[in-house]
Amino acid sequence: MHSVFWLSSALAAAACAANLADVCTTSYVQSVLPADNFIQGTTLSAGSVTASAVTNYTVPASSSNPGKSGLNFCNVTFSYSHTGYNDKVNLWFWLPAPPQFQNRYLSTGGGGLAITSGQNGLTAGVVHGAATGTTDGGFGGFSKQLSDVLLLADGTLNYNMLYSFGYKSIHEMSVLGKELTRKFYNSTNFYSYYSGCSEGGREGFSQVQRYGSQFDGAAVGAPAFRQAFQQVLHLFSAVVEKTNGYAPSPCELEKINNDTIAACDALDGRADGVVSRTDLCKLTYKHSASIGRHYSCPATSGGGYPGGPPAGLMPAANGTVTSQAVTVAEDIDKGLHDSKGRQVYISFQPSSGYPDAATTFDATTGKYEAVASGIGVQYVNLFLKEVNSASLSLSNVTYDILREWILEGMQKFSDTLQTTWPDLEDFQEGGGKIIHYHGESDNSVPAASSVMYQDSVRKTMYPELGFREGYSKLNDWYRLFLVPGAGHCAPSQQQPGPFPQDVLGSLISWVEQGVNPTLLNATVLSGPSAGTNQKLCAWPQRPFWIGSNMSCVYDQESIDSWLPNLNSIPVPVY
Ligand SMILES: *[C@@H]1O[C@H](CO)[C@@H](O)[C@H](O)[C@H]1NC(C)=O
Ligand SMILES: *[C@@H]1O[C@H](CO)[C@@H](O)[C@H](O)[C@H]1NC(C)=O
Ligand SMILES: *[C@@H]1O[C@H](CO)[C@@H](O)[C@H](O)[C@H]1NC(C)=O
Ligand SMILES: *[C@@H]1O[C@H](CO)[C@@H](O)[C@H](O)[C@H]1NC(C)=O
Ligand SMILES: *[C@@H]1O[C@H](CO)[C@@H](O)[C@H](O)[C@H]1NC(C)=O
Ligand SMILES: *[C@@H]1O[C@H](CO)[C@@H](O)[C@H](O)[C@H]1NC(C)=O
Ligand SMILES: *[C@@H]1O[C@H](CO)[C@@H](O)[C@H](O)[C@H]1NC(C)=O
Ligand SMILES: *[C@@H]1O[C@H](CO)[C@@H](O)[C@H](O)[C@H]1NC(C)=O
Ligand SMILES: [Ca+2]
Repeated sequence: MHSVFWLSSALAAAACAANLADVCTTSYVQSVLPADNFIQGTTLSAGSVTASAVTNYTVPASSSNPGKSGLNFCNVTFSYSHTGYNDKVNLWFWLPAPPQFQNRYLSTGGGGLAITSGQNGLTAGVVHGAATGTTDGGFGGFSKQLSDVLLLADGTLNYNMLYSFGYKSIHEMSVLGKELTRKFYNSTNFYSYYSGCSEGGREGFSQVQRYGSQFDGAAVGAPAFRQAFQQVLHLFSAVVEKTNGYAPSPCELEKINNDTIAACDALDGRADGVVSRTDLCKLTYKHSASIGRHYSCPATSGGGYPGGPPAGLMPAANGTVTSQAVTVAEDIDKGLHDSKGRQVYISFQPSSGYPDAATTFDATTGKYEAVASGIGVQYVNLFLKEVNSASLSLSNVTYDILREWILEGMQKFSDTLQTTWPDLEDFQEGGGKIIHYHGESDNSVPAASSVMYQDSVRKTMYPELGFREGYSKLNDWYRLFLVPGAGHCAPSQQQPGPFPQDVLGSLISWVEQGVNPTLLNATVLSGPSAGTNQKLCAWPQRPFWIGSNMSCVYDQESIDSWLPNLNSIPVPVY
């Protein structure tokens, strides 16, 4: 946590007076490196230090960054190693010029199987005057991923790299980054934060769950945690198609989703092209409304998958929606159930679309085919089977096999990738704050995944309180915001909804000025309402419009629809 404000004004003036050219030299950075064994067993390489001044830099505004120009900072890299491991971990920091340093440190994370977002991640902090860091995890450089190093030469799992990815490297970067910041600015008077989305969100929770005093606040988006379930979920849609013996064209599923958005848009009280209440949609809408409706799509590039036919054109599609396609959509929405009818996992909210169900087109047979692709395949091959293969046959993969893979992953990765430890008492007692956000129409990590986790924290930390009272306590320091219409860590193409462009800024106001983000600030970034400010409701409250007025309402039936009983899993799922 941040230290007492002992800094004298004279010293503050001295630190501020230093200009970038004075501190942004290799020798100065070498002189302020954390000491060897600052983390036990680590040696920092002074010889590896690079430092170069960057001036008048512009971070463009984006959906997840408010942007800023005129930034001056020191661009620093160096490496360290662990005694006995013969390894090298690279760290990369952007250290604001002393006059632009606003007494903040920020750790950032990655996405997919990358532990770093590189320079793009570092922009998150400098716009808020934060010394900002990222790590390569020891994978061999900032363009390498865990998948490049996960298997050892003997074909077994490299547990050292797995733990590095799981939580260890972000922790070490944070400890070393805070010490570097202290020495670089000669200041202990700063706050420390974490910010990341997707895998970066998982990394954020990996820290908050283990190191209660490491950060004053964490801005965490769509965390790809509960990985034993999350990665297998990516294979579920294709297995639904296999099981049903029907592989729809992407166009046919897109039509079903378009109809869903059109029908459910106004259930939230406002017809704006955005399904802000996917729960009401789930409770009332039936995809069968689409049967017989016409769809058509022009030919596009696409198709192809590792080990399959080469990527090529998707032919133009033209037809009417079949009942088989509707059954596929319904089965995907319902979530994975085992052969005994018990629920194994949740699914994406209606209106999210069906990218995991994307079929490929086989020009020789003239048919669409269900295929396993993407990170789900990487996960089963590399992490479970420990083989280096880019393809996975679905021919014998049933719902029960998906369940077995999930149980195997729960056990194998309980202390690395699962990242759902529900007790955050140390973090809360230290005064830490969390803003957790998730696109309600996310089709990569389901929004309900975040709802489930926050509810597990509520139940674990406030077991004696009722549902509403527990959330009321939780909302004092940990808030979850579902973002209407938004996709995975970004606004969606399909629904012109709001997005919280500056979650870190809202978190900073909460931590440093005590401004609880009762409603999270967001902005509509596309469509006819572009530029409009729109507030987001904190879970478990849900938005509802009367005319142009939004209120945050409490609706138990809607809430319950987000929290199914995973009665196929014989141990607790957080
Ligand atoms: C800084 O960059 C802006 C463009 O982003 C430019 O207009 C301005 O002249 C630059 N200022 C200096 C001092 O170089
Ligand atoms: C910062 O340094 C890295 C590595 O030395 C370099 O790749 C990157 O382009 C630099 N960034 C800027 C903004 O100068
Ligand atoms: C750092 O701060 C301490 C405490 O105020 C002071 O004694 C010391 O001279 C400062 N060091 C530098 C290099 O400015
Ligand atoms: C779905 O809606 C989008 C507009 O949001 C449109 O571009 C697309 O063609 C529609 N797809 C189908 C299959 O109707
Ligand atoms: C799609 O099929 C319908 C009915 O067969 C036909 O009238 C229409 O012209 C076709 N559209 C395209 C774009 O091929
Ligand atoms: C699927 O199962 C059958 C029967 O057990 C077996 O012959 C076949 O090799 C399996 N296919 C794959 C891809 O594992
Ligand atoms: C909300 O965001 C807008 C930009 O979208 C910004 O102008 C405004 O100051 C923010 N309001 C608060 C209270 O942070
Ligand atoms: C919206 O709220 C304002 C202020 O509470 C009220 O004056 C107005 O009548 C409301 N509009 C609608 C359409 O309910
Ligand atoms: Ca709406």
